[in-house]
Amino acid sequence: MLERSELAENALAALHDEGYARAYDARNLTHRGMIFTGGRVAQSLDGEWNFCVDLLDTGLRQKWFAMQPQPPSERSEPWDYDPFMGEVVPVPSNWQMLQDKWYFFEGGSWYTRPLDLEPDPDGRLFLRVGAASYDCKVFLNGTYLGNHLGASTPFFVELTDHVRPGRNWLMLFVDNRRQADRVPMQNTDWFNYGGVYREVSLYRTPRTVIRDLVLSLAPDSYDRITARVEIEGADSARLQIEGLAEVEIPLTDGVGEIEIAASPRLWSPEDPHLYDVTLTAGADQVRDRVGFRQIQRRGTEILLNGSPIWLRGIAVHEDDRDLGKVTTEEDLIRRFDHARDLNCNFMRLAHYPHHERAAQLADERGILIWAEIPVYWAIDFPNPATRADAENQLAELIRRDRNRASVVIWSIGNENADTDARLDFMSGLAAHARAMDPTRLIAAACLVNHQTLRIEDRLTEHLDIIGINEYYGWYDEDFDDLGRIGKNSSPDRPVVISETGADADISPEGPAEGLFSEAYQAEIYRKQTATLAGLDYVKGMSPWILYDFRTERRQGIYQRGWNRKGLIAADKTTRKAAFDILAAFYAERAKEAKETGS
Ligand code: GCB
Repeated sequence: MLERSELAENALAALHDEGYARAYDARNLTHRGMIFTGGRVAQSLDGEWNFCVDLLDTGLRQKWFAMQPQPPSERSEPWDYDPFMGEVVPVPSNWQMLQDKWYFFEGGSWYTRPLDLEPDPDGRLFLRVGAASYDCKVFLNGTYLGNHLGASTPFFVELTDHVRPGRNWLMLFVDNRRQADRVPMQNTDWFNYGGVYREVSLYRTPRTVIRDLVLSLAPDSYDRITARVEIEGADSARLQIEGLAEVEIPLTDGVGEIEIAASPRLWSPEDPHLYDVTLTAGADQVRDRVGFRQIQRRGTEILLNGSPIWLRGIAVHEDDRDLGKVTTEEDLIRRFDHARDLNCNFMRLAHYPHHERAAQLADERGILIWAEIPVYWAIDFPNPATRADAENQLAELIRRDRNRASVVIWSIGNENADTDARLDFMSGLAAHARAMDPTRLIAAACLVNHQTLRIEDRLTEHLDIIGINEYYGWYDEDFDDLGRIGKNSSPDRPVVISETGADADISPEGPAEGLFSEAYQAEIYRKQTATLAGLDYVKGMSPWILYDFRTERRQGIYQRGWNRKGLIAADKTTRKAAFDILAAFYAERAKEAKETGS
């Protein structure tokens, strides 16, 4: 049982040491380690990995990561786990979707695979994990390289100085335990999927490494482009924007920022034009496809390229009946097709960063995006470690997606009680987002005062867009209160109804009328759209939600582990009656926008 093994040093003492995990909590894998990956050739590490669930953290106590392959017949002691043979799972995947016995498993799991590498003295080697939920500790050849917190953003580990020629062993310890200091904390309304559920890749670079490339129109301008780069090991870089500009960017201490005189064809939902971009520094080169547009607010208006726009949206979770949180291209295309059928120009990617392909496809398809971090409900706002985690998740999201013209809103939280600690935490996040990216609007799903029936939230003054989640006719049974809130409130900036809706169980078990019926949901959509259309400071909506989604907290007879507010059932095919009502409302809005030129 490895208790006598040299691996676990003083292993018997370790059995009684509840501080065993401290050595593996460096939290050092953050946005600072990111490299720009656009256009790079990745070596995929997807496919079969050895796997073991580890409910008791035995692998950290016994140091499974330091074991060496050995044929079972030659072992001098009994092993409690064999990282090199045994159970195998596919990466990417969520373990809940692989075996019934893992469905409610919350804890640590070990992923192991070999890496066969040629020595390359002139190059550097980076591991990228697309997403692993929630704490991922990385070990190579028995050495701990660090850990990353956050379930939905990518992270990088430089392996250059840790690899050996020939066979290497990579191990990831992935822990999805819900904890009070996390982002989100224990209580959410979505399923706590675990595992390595986005792609894992290796990137080889020369010694020179392009870490970052940021392109946008300069603030308030249509004839100047700002380019900012971060590069290790070069004095200058060459930027080409096809058909538009070709410039040299001088670097000081690895950073270069220039303004280029250029009037790009503007990106918009009607004309989602993208430019091919290439950045070259020494032997390193990256590429991207970038659109240029302005998104601004003026009073209660949202302006896209200077013209008012009304956001015809839909909210969507990253959830699939069969795959869990694993996102496929086919799934994304179906999602955008459904949004098109709804006559949408906008989508809320709730409640955490979605797969990066979502915003890339939105760029191509001309759908505006609200992107979000999971500062959800009762976060541990006074805790500095929680704040550092939230800030890092925000920074990773922004660095990953800030060249996506489609992404117009960074949302920093959802339905958080208006305490002093929350105000401090979230106003800090808003400032952090603006400092990293002054070219987008900042939002959060804010609060309504249910006594005074007014939009009332101290956070709103730090935002560009006030998101409001309201469920009049569902959780709030007096529908007319919505109209009262509308009249009582006089926000000085645009409001987007970031959620509204009702559950509908359309299975044979579902009711024919009343709560949870398809007819009731449809009626809520009729009343909601009619009321909201009359509020002039409401500049868009993203009803809750496109598809039914899995959630532990819904166990009623019509829910059975699912939130059934989808306009489409969990099969992602069967539309409920409310789908056509929203589609008709948006068609009308789109027609009006065309007629008024907004
Ligand atoms: C909300 C939450 C969302 C829930 C939804 C619901 O306000 O933001 O995460 O899923 O309500 O269905 O209750």
